[in-house]
Amino acid sequence: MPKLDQNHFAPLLKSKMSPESYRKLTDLENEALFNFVGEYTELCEPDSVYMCDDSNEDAEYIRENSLKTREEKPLTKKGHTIHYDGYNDQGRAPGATKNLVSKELVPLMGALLAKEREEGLAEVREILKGIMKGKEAIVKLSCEGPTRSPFSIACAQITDSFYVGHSEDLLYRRGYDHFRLMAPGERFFRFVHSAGRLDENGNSIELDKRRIYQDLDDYIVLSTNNQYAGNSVGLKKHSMRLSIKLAGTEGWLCEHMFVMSVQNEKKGRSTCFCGAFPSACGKTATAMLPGEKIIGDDIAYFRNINGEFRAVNVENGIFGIIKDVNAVDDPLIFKTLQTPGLEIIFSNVLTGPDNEPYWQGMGVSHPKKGWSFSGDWFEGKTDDKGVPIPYAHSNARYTLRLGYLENIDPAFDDKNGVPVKGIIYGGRDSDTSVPIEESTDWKSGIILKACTLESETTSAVIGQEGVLAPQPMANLDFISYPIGAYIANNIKFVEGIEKVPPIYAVNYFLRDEKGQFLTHKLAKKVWLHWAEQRIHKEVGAYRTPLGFIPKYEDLKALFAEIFAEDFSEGLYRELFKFRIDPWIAKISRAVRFYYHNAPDCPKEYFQIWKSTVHKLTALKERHGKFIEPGAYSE
Ligand code: OXD
Ligand code: MN
Repeated sequence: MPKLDQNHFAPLLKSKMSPESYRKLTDLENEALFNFVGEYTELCEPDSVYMCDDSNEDAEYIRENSLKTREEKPLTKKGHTIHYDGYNDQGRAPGATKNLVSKELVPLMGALLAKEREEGLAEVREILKGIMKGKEAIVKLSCEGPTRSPFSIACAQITDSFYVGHSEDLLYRRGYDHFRLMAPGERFFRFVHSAGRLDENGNSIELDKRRIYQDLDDYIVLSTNNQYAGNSVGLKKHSMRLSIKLAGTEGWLCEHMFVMSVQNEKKGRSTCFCGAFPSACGKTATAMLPGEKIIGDDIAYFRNINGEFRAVNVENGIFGIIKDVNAVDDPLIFKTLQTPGLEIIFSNVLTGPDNEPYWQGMGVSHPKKGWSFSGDWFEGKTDDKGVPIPYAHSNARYTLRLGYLENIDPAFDDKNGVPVKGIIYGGRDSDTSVPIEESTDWKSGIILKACTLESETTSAVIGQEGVLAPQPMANLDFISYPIGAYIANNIKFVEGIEKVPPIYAVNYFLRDEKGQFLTHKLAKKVWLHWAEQRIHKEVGAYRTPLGFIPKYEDLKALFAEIFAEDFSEGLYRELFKFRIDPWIAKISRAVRFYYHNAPDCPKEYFQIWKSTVHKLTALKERHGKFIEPGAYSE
């Protein structure tokens, strides 16, 4: 403390902080943290700075202030609040998001939204000057992954938004005590956020000055003039970009993946899977499958711990899309969202005259007027181009603690994480990939399944929806160093792992020629249980040009056991036939994508893709357009 008292930021911080807040900051004896708070207090000029510790009193202070500042409003049910982001701030903003890297690295970043570091920092620091005038800033410390674990990453957030502070309290583990125990000089991630000038509804006005700049040399993110949590909550997507870079440097992985465990009650087994799916491809629905257990729904860290492939959920809560969440399709989340007394933030849904939230696909009729992300809403409201404005945004969200869920896995908080037995990459296409296919080995899984993953753009990202775009590892928006090196690190990660998990590619969206889905929504449970049985070496498989698929008898038995359903052989054949032309087209799209967007992508990967295309072309001569299950051998 005496040392910090002599720090040149001490007089400024004493003038802006209550003695209690100043004591909480100096008690940590962390000079880097003190300097961080000092530097951005000086630059952003908040009227006052509130330092949070891990107490419930401080959590309550943030929650109450998010109501006082009207960033959130109470809903009818106790603990439930509603927050609105601005009309043009309803998703991640790639146009305003940049990875700040050295001049030499910029040309290697290809599609990765890069900007020269010095230039980017100067630009965003100019915007940050005085941006918090008239507001209080809060300093909140959190920990990603379980605290005091081999996975932990300490994080410090400064923000002038109580909604951001509140969201972080629900989504991450509190980290003040973690900081207290940190070794001197131990690294932590830093996030600065300001919503900037606000209109009468409390929304950021200066969207032209919206910036989300990741300084990847210094592990700090500066985010201005925005509120949507994917842009504002430092620990969510910003931190993911910093972790991906750090992991690449240190030889572990940060992936855009859920962590869940498949329960085999008959055998008394719990088997952990991690899965990456681009938005709207079934990620949360897989992580939340009825009868299975959830560990996390969005971001995982992987480490080799004593030769074992182990994972943690980085987060402690869910920031989930609230569309098509209803009593039939998502009964567990639906029930949780209806429970009074739980602390839940709804965002960008309709608030009805009954002060209850209504969202798209809720399964109940919605009021004909209310308050929405577009302000006062009434049936028939249109935008300035005459296009009807929906009552709730299709990227509306709920924010809650994972601990509220009945299906949380007890291993959720294990300091050494959970042992991962299978990896899943999930895409969305109507006519290409079979419902589940196991890769022949890790490297081919990464290059042929993970790198070729693609999906249509959705409302989670501002811009045109429905465009087919490549999505390497469902992580394109977050990869923060050249893509070729990132792929190589994924391949390398399993060196030294004793039992390398198999990689599965899944696709829940095959359709028939009338456009109808070939299977019902819960069929994914069967695909996962098949993978579980494969991992435990209880079922065989047919070889395909790209891996292994289930045999009919094994799926028939699973459909009967899980759903008491008769799964017909005809449907099996339709689902699992290998579609040669679409696969050739898919790999060719990937080749084009990497050629144009990943300047450092090694030649070896192109050779693998090209030789696969040759192999498939030759197979077409022999088999015609499709290869029937069981008809292929190497
Ligand atoms: C998310 C996203 O919100 O990926 O998880 O956009
Ligand atoms: Mn995500």
